[in-house]
Amino acid sequence: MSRPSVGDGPDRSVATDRERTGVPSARAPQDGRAVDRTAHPAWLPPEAFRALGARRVLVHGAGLLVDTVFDEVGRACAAHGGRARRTALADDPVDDGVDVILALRDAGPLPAPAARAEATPPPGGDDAPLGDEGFLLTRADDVTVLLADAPAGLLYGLFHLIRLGETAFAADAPPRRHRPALRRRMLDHWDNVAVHPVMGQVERGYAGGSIFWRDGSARRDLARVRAYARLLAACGINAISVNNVNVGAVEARLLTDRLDDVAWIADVLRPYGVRVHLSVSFAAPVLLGGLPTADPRDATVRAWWAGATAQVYARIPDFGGYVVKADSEGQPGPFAYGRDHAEGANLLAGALAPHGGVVHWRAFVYDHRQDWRDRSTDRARAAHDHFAPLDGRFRDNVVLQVKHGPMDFQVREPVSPVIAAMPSTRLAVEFQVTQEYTGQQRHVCYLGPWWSDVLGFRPWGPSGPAVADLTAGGGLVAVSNVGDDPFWTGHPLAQANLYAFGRLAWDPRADPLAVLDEWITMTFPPATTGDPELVRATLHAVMDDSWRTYERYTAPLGVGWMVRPGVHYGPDVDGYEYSPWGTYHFADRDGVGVDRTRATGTGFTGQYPSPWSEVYESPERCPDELLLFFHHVPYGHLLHTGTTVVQHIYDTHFAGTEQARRMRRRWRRLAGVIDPAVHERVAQRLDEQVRCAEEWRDQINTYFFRKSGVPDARGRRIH
Ligand code: GCV
Repeated sequence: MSRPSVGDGPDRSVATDRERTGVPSARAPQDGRAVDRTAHPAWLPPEAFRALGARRVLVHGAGLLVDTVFDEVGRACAAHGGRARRTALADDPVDDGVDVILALRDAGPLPAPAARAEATPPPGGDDAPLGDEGFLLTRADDVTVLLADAPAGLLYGLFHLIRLGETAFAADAPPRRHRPALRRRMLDHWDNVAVHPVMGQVERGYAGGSIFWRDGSARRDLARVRAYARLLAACGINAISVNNVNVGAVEARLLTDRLDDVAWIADVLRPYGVRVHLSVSFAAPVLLGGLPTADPRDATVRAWWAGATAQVYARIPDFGGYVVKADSEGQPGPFAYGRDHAEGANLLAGALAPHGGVVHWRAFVYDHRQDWRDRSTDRARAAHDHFAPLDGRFRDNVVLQVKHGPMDFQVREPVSPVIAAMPSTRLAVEFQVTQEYTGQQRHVCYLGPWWSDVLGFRPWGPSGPAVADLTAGGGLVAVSNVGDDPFWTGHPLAQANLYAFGRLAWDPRADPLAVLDEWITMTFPPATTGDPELVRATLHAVMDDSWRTYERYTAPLGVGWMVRPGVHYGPDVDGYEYSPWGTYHFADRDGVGVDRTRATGTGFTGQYPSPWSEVYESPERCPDELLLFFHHVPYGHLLHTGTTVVQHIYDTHFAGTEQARRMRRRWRRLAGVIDPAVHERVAQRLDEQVRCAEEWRDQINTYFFRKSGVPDARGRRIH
């Protein structure tokens, strides 16, 4: 298999960062353009560039991101025998002998084929502006033309061409416009600067250490960060928060005296159109500024935030903004001063507004010191209870960041009711690419199908808007699954989750299995494997249904949790049952599940609009997969499938474990067909997946058999 292509090829850059961007760079990266040969190429192996790199390519335009495009094209052509040329001056169009033109429309007279493409009326009358990130692609007279209004559009267009491969050069194609559906497509790193005594360098990270930080300092290996930026741009991600939302004492200082570290990362990400954001502590005025209070109504507090923020922008002019976890799991927040979260968020938004920044304010606010004896308090209700009354009170540059489910990234949850309750607030939905509750990158669990379901969910029924529509003004955010592991994500197949997140954030309506197919083609280019069809078929067989497989052998019917407390890996049915975290299943000898109805339970179903409010309220209408999230039912309750709840538990746990075994058998057939290092790593993890699935099966089945006394109708072995 090919090794990383990152940074290969001649360095055509002659301008310094400052000359190209106007951004001062106190500790300008010395080696940011160096080659990183330590990391797997993921979805950008050199072979993926063959179709483009074998042609005569003209890049027309100027600017930092156009430099990046030209670097990419130059590398591809150097590797595959094509020719890369560039016109940066308005009066210098070159149009002889080209196969591909990538042009900025405002870079002066366009080469003739590009000018013709520009003049061709779009089919279907789509002449909406391309915007900052969109591009137009067409092919006529044997020339493929890609036009953009802004450099980022050219960059995204380039990676689109790479994905198309030979298809981009096969036949004439009318002009087609491509634009991202969501403006901000962001990753949150839960990376700590100082190693946390319990959580380590990366909280919930399953791929080694942080790629940004090591033992209290910023890392110096810029090539790795640059390679990361490149992968992100290639799947459409344009923003990153570089530190954990749980902000420790060291991390808080990234805002002030350690800002250079953040600026350094920003310098490396910038050429790929990725903007840096920072998680900050709400108590920063006290912790860093020495003020006696962080009260949002205090004028000295407001002045402190304004001053600190101005310093950030002086150092990083394209800084994206802040991410805040407040009044949650021990993080400080406005409640300490008797203020609500609109006041808290608006304080930071006010400081960011003059600079064009945004604050991502997390809605993950709940009581983590609950009394398990108290059946009236329901953690699922918390975000809606806190935030719905505040709708309309947030400043325009506040983005309320809502976890997609009401609890916490369980393998199955309903869509959070907050998303339908805030029509006058910018919303971002938060996914978790890192597999905290979905197998921790030891299990194959392709999450694209689930995210797709969430994005397509229509809170007001089939004729209303979908979640993706409701978040268009805010965007999509995900907790990153990347670390310094050579495969980036620990489990090589977990790369697909990162890729799919970016692609679905660009186009939430994309078919997640088509996205997976795209990832397979990019990551395992047919020419680099021994048997392309076997590779494709195997990866689909192993991955397509892997999220549902994981669901089958873990917590049943939406009830969630049942994991080992703290680590969140492996089964522990009662691990959280008598804990303060608000995470219960209430299994007894007669039944299981949480009664969240209005009639007899916590009333959570009432947080949904119609029709879901009624659908979830009714045990007869509630979708099977969420039954135990909303209802406490007897073990003999009949599902829509005609099976009882307890029999369903037995059946799915046997079936899920068998599927995990099948996945392992399928994978073994790829030995000798793909890169042995990838094969070996995945094979090891599949062994662990099978072991763990068996443990889940046996503990869950035994638990429910002992509680209910109901034998398995098929007489299989239960302990
Ligand atoms: C960063 C869950 C995780 C925590 C995480 C938290 C959050 O509780 O277990 O590790 O903290 O979510 O999203 O803030």
